[in-house]
Amino acid sequence: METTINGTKLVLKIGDITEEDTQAIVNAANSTLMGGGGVDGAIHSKGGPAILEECKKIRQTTYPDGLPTGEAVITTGGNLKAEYVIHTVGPVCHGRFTENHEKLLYNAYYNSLKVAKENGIKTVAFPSISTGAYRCPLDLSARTAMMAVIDFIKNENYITEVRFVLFTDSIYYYYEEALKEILNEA
Ligand code: AR6
Repeated sequence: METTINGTKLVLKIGDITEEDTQAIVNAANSTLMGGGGVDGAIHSKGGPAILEECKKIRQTTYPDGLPTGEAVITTGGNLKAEYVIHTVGPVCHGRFTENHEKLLYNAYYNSLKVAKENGIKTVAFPSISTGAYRCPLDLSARTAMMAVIDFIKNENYITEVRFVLFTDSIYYYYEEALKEILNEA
């Protein structure tokens, strides 16, 4: 599915985010920035050690206690097609979705796009943050993701394409439903 909002292309697709050719891809990291499973593991393994090296530097300088949930930082994309990786940390939900989870997840998407803009990046791909190991419910997470991205696109006329790269048909379905619902409400 594809639509254009305020001049920015918003694309939903099924795929593996490590294969994307956007200028930046977003990593669903944890606050240590030292890697892990899921998208994080796939990005570090395909992108190579240069990514971890830069993450270590960020931990030694800006974020010695770890990257707070909802914030975002940028590193090289190493061997990936994408030039950059933007690392963000979504909330840990354990199947629940409180107002605080919603706010933190919203911030993770919004701040990732802010970091992209600050670095002159115009095309960004997102995975479905927090809906794997962190177990946030897909329906509400998809809606929050869409709200954050659409708010950013409306507020800041800079990014030309935001792409959601969703790992399975069923995850895609939730994002498509959320986007359709929001477009109908507008
Ligand atoms: N491309 C696109 N989506 C993917 C890929 C991929 N290559 N691999 C997995 N997904 P998760 P989280 C989907 O667990 O919930 C890590 O260990 C997956 O199907 O990667 O934010 C970190 O280090 C799911 O829909 O991220 C953290 O400790 C989505 O990506 C923790 O997991 C997110 O699943 C973060 O948990």
